[in-house]
Amino acid sequence: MDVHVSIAECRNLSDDSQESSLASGEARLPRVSYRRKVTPSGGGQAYGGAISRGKKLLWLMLIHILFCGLIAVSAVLADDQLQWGQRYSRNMVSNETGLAETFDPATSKNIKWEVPLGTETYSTPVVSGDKVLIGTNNERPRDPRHKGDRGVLLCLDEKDGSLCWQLIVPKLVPARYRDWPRTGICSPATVEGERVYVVSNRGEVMCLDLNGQTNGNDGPYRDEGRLMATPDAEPMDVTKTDADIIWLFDIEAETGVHQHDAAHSSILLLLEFLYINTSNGLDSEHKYIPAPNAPSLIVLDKTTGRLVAQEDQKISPRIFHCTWSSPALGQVDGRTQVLFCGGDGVCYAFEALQSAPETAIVQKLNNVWRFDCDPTAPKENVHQYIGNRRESPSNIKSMPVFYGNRVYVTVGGDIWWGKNEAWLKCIDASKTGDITGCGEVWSYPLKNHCCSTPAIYDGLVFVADCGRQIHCVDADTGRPYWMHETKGEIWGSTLVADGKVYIGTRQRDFWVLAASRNKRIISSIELDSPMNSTPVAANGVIYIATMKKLYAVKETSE
Ligand SMILES: [Ca+2]
Ligand SMILES: [Ca+2]
Repeated sequence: MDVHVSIAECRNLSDDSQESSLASGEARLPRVSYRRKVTPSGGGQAYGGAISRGKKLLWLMLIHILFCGLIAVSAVLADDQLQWGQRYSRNMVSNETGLAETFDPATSKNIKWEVPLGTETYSTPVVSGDKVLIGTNNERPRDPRHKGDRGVLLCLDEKDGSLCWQLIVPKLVPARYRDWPRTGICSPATVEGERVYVVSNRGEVMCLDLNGQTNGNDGPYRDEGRLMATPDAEPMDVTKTDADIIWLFDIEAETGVHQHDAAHSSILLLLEFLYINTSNGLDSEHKYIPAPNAPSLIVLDKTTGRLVAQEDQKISPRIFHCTWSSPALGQVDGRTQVLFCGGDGVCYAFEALQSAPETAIVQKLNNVWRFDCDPTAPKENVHQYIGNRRESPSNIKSMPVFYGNRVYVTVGGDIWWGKNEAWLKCIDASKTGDITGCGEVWSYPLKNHCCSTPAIYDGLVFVADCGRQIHCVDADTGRPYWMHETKGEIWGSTLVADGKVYIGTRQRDFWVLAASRNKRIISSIELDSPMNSTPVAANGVIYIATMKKLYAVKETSE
């Protein structure tokens, strides 16, 4: 593939005097190339054809008002943490204050409560009101009826960590390389009101009732007893501590995706829509992509679970390993972009859906821009580079973060199969088309590999890598301020809250550093087991999930 991109292909909207702004009140749609009619993926009549220009403008304004309104609300009500990272932007920051500077599992100092999880936990906790949700495995069963390997989503009481209910999902069998043993449910939940959206270990998108079975078994889905039993067993009784599934969408069955290793997706929710990366990936021999035509990003109706749209960028044949990066949302010049990083190392911006489709046809997502994060890497026969630690395509496992008309993303060689090279990239999100040649604001080298999502705070970017390092760089220029070497490889992300940076490693060391230009270590703590998740702040508490335990950490006066 020719990676040369002419500057002419990258049109900067902000420089285009023809563009009008919604904020200016002009009753005219911006003359933007992606503001065209939405085209059904199956061809045929354009869906958008029936929608008048006035209606489109109304929807655009509604999205704009909702977006700004929700950002404002989330800034004021910083109590809950309803998804992984900040709502929409995915920035790993929190407005919580008065958070503990240290804690000690050995003495229980500043530990409000701790509860055992399974033995492997890759999911980051999510907090909604009096409930904490976290995915894990079933190696320490809370219900003796369920023995053996399962995916588990725990819903715990935030007061003391006691169990409210749990979702139990048997493994995909026989499918070791599609649902890896004992990895449990890896996907963090996303909560809105009384509804919990999560992707199970079997790649089922589920809408759950936050109140579980205590208020009855809500439908249309009422087959929980069948779902939690293994295929060869009789359906089980549904108890008060079992999850209540409202609807279920099987990604593999409905879209032909071939899930690899594990489903890992943090659902992005905007208006009526759930944006979901599909975990499409390699075959069990790591030689090819069995589902080259399956989508990498899908959109479901949050009320019904119906598939309404999907990307059509032919990403899947170029996936180097898998599709584990979850989408984010940004708004540039009043236009809402869904930001998605493919398993091909390319960051894509799609036009956010404006209204519920009126037909059953699955729509194509309109592409706004694409940015190849590693343009000089091999683009043909990419799987011949599997296992090559010197030369390989890159992929993206973290989430893109939107901040000030820019997208910050980490990218590089695959941890297991790719080259030892990685970067933090800053991309200008105000352009359109293929912006590979002109969209990069700056690039900062990381060590070995990276699966951490950046945290941007006060003009600084904090990010960790698999080379055991935590970095602080300037958000405008990419200039480094400091680097801190930890004891272990880092898979989770930095949380910035209350002027501090919190992060744990896979060697059980946990760090609290000052979120400032000058490096200052506030505390270091030894954990019970490795940490692969991201710390979370909500309601004055920091939630820290290691592989085996969940700690609720709260400052207590001695
Ligand atoms: Ca219920
Ligand atoms: Ca139900």
